[in-house]
Amino acid sequence: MSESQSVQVFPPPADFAAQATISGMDAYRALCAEAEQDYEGYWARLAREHVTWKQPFTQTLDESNAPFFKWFADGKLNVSHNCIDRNIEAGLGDKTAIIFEADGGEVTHVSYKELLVRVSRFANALKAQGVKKGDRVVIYLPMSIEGIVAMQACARIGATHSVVFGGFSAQSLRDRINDAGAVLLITSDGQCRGGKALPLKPIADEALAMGGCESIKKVVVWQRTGAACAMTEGRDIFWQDFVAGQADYCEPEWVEAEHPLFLLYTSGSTGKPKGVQHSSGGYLLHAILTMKWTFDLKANDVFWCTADIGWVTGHTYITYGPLACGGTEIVFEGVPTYPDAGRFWKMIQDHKVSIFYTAPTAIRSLIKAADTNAAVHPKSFDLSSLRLLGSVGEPINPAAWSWYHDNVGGGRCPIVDTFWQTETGGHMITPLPGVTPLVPGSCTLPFPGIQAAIVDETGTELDWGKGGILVVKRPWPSMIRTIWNDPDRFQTSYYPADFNGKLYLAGDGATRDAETGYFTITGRIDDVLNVSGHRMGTMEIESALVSHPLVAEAAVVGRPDDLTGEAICAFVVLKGERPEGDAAKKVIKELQDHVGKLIGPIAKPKDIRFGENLPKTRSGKIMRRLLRSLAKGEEVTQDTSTLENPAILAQLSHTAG
Ligand code: 7RM
Repeated sequence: MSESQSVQVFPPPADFAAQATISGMDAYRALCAEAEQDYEGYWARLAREHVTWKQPFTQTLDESNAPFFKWFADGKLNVSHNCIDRNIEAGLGDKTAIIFEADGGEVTHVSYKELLVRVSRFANALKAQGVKKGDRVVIYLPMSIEGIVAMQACARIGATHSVVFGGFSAQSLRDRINDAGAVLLITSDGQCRGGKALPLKPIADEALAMGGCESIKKVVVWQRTGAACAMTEGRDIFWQDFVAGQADYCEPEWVEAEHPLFLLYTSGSTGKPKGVQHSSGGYLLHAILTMKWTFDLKANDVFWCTADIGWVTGHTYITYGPLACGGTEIVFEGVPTYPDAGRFWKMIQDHKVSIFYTAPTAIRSLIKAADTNAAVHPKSFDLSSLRLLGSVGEPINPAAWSWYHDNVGGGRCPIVDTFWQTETGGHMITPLPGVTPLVPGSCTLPFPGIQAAIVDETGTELDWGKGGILVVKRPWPSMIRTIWNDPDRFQTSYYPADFNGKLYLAGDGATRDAETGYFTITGRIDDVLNVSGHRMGTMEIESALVSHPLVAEAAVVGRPDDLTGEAICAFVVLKGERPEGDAAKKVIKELQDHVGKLIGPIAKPKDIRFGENLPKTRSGKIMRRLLRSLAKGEEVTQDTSTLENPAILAQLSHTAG
């Protein structure tokens, strides 16, 4: 769609609105007004209606130690009890909770009753091992029923889990185990992706051998691929031996609402990933509310979120949200392109998926595949079961939005473009499907009760029609509580003194439409990149590059990429001579592999350029804006008069080799 064309608006389909849990703009406005008039009363009402408490709370929001806010602090609950037991008590014991589809296509159904047994056995095994409330457990598993069971079992006994994405390296795993001080690691022999078996346990062994993981007492190994794997006597135990003889029921550990349910490491603007700490009560409340309101989840829905449990989207919209609402969900082990790029559409058809939630990157790659092969085009499948589509992780470009809407949703299904972050726990700005007229590329309006706004550098709220810094004006129940081991960093990152410590800083820029007040996210305003919806710090990648013996200095920036949203572009100064031709190609490959090894394959720079120097200001600061122009292939229009050696611009303007 070109800029000159008028913006297309898609009102909620009448039949959708007629059955929606939140139906129509009046209902939405009434909720917003309720929150506006009595903020605490609003959240307290919802927390009483949607969460099952062992001990009811009497306090709602405690701001006495701001910005370390507490919600429902004197209430007690158990998240796993909310996700499993209460559904069984409501008569859903035989309902399918999880439909698991393996990489190779095998399908397994797990009912709520069966889930209770599996979670209980694993929880009892953890307890028998001495794992107790507040202990940290690191989970390094592929997409699996076992991954969800392990997370739920931790929640059941009050252990705080920290899931590490299976694509992360030994070094990344080691750093997370070390920072969390975890007592137990749960991993698998390997993982199945795209018809291949990849190793996992050897990477875990490498991490544990690095030193700094001495807190780990036990390693539980789930056998997924059947690959032979070395077991360390006294430390390592296979999953089936770990749970052998354990009772089928585990009494939940009733924890305070503020008890840390999980840590999840995410990238920030400095080199070290931050352990985002989430609560039990407030987090669960928002997981439930967004399932019911954003996804309009009903008893007969089949919900599919394609994220990995290693990311926050998998936590909230696979492990917790759908189960806490008694839903039926798909859990998929594989990749969207195996055995071919029709896999998602085939699975939607086979399992009669009604709500589908995925990332723009996946959509864009499947558009490309469908364009050249009709057999993998969504039109070659029966997708009539779908009633709602969702998008998450990065801005969705209007062309991808329209294709998704027309070809996957058959023009019938609303698309909820959900803006949120690891730190926010759940959706912050999103359409509600029976309420909000959609504009492709806009995440539209705040979720009821979320006080999102756009401010300037001084923290002054801007008029609609202007662009600025995205903030949240009041604390909300599912927000990050702190950064594990680093409360100062929590305060300076999210409640900076620039805004008197009063506004939550999301780290994104945004604009609001002058007429509708709709939000459009314009991207990160810090040194965080978003590649295929994965968050990465430029400093993390720079540190990895300079740790290579050949590298003297490195600067990393993002540049727009049609497929992955952003691509990583690295400007590197080597200790020796600037290489050219084949020599340069060799070093590029070596540096890419080095970063892949240190952080994980997702962090490999797509583009590496060599210079004898980097463009710097007089005070020695790297001129990143200039590098961004170079990365994009733009002509440099910035003032370069302060540059010592303008010739390096020519060197850095193209990939070496
Ligand atoms: C859920 C998740 C968070 C960052 C965030 C944004 C970007 C996420 C959208 C989006 C535009 C969206 N957590 N982002 N969703 N940008 N529209 N709907 O992605 O912590 O990994 O990343 O992702 O920049 O700050 S995350």
